[in-house]
Amino acid sequence: MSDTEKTELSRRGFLGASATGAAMMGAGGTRLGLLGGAAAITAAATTPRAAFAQTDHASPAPGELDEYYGFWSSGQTGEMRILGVPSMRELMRVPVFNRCSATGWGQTNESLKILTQDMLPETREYLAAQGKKIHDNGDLHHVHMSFTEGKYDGRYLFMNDKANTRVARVRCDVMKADKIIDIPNAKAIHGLRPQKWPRTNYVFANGEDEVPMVNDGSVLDDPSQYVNFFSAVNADEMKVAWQVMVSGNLDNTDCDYDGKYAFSTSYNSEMGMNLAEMMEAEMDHVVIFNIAEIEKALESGDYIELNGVPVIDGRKGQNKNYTRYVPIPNSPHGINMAPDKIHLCVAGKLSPTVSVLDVRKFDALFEDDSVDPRSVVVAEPELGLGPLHTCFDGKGNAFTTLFLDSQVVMWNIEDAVKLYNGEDVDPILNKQDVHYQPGHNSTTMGETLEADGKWYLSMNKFSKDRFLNTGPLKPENEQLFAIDGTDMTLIHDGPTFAEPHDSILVHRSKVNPKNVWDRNDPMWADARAQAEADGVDLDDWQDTVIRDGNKVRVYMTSQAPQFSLEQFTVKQGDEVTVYVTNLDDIDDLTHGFCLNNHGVAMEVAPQATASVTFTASKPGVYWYYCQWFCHALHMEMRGRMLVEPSGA
Ligand code: CUK
Ligand code: CUA
Repeated sequence: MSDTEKTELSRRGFLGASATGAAMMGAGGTRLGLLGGAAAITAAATTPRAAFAQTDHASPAPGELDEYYGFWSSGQTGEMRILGVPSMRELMRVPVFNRCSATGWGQTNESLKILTQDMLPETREYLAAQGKKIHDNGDLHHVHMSFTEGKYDGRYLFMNDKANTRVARVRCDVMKADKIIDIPNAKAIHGLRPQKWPRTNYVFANGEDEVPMVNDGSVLDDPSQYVNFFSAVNADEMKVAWQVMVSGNLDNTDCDYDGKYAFSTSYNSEMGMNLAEMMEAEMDHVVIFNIAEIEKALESGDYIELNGVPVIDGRKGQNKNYTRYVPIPNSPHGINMAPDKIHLCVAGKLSPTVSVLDVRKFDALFEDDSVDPRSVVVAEPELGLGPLHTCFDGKGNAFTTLFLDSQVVMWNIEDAVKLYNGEDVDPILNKQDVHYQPGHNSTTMGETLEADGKWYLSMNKFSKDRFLNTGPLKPENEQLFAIDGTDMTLIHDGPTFAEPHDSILVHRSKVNPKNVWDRNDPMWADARAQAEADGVDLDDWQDTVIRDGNKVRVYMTSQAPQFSLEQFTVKQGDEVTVYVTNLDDIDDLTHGFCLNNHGVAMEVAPQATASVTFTASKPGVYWYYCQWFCHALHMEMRGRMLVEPSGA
């Protein structure tokens, strides 16, 4: 078989520009058109209920702990979620790009600092023009843990915000974000992966939307001036280390286990601006980034500086040793590195194939310009319609979601390679219906060298008829399968709110969060410095009110069931900052501070200090209370703020 023949696909498979375009745009342009309408619904709905009862893989009993942490994205909700697996019990929601009413994230001074300190000036100006300090939305697609030598090291979680072009880091010791940075130049950060080897020095992040290189409002319709940016973020400093200009829209990204290459799927190689233009070509590509060569360019000065970031030109046709473009059918989406350290699986989305690339062949591409980029493709099995993402069991098998077929397909990588080489083997081992239209999937430890092949999770975009009707907006659906050899048994089927794209399933031995905060935590370093300047000992019982012009600083502590301050007085127009330190130091004794009719509320976990600033604008008496149930006398845990009229 020649390479051209290999990429020629059956008619069913060849969901090229015309077929998909028609489905998306035709018949009233409904979403159902794209999904294959009624067929997609009836083909499923056949899960044997008995499977729930008959499985050996019982969920943990009440009070028993799960074996795995699941770290979930939440899409347009903007938070990160923590679940226990296999029970699928939701344990925690960690606000990141969103405003959280329960914890005060986006309102406390501590969270505002994290949300604002690494903003670009242009963001700050834009927000100020709206009368805002922060974006209070985000679109969080991908959560990944830091690595050391190809294994999770339990230090950090990294995640993207497609909505406002940001990357965030969450500390695993306290499960709170500690860094949120704006990415300059790029637009709409989508795919994101930490470097696996030798450790996570970089976090790779794709800019999905192309923009004019000088985006000053003077260019709209000249595609030649549009570029996309691939970013490498220094994971320790959380600063953009470098960017590479590329051709085509970057979608998902991953990297190898040797520390040599990162790679991204790229659709719209046409650089089209509308649907018809974007789907013209039947081949798009994977872009391979040569990390060592890019680092050399930084030393030799082969870059331009744009908004404070060195930008290297890796556009197609440059033929410098920074990038290579491997043609892949057709608008590829997911890109997943197998734990065998060799095979990279690229899901075809509009093509029914997964292209398997052998990363050992990448060196040759960079050594010799004349090497055919397609020579790195070692398999291209046809698996079904709408392949989106792939994960691995660590035993040579892969699982790929089929969005249009509403299925997961389990297949053997080596057998796919044999098939590509002309041997008569069928790589497909199992197909299971899922409900409905899966996007991402994950296996336990599947994106690491410790992939253990115990559990498989399907994250489905539609639940349709699966649950009680909740009105026009329906939940998503997630299904957990036990994997046993090539058998897959459904053991959990449950709804979830908008819209987890992705998750990682991490053995609990990798993560060991604290039970109470360390009093010296950097989170409230500013509060500590201010208290010192005010002569207040933050670690002690506090009932101090400091007046500083029209600024008032109120220091209080909380210890169940009381605040150290039963009342304090300020003047109308004062800018008031309330610092609350929770002196309780036992597990799970969180207090809060909620000020009536002021929109002020925050969490104060054991041994934490939290602060909030507001203007006392209306004279009167206002009760504040603890809004986290902490004690039999929790309702009594309250106090009063008196606001005296100005001029009084
Ligand atoms: S993308 Cu959502 S299904 Cu943003 Cu990871 Cu593929
Ligand atoms: Cu303290 Cu409720």
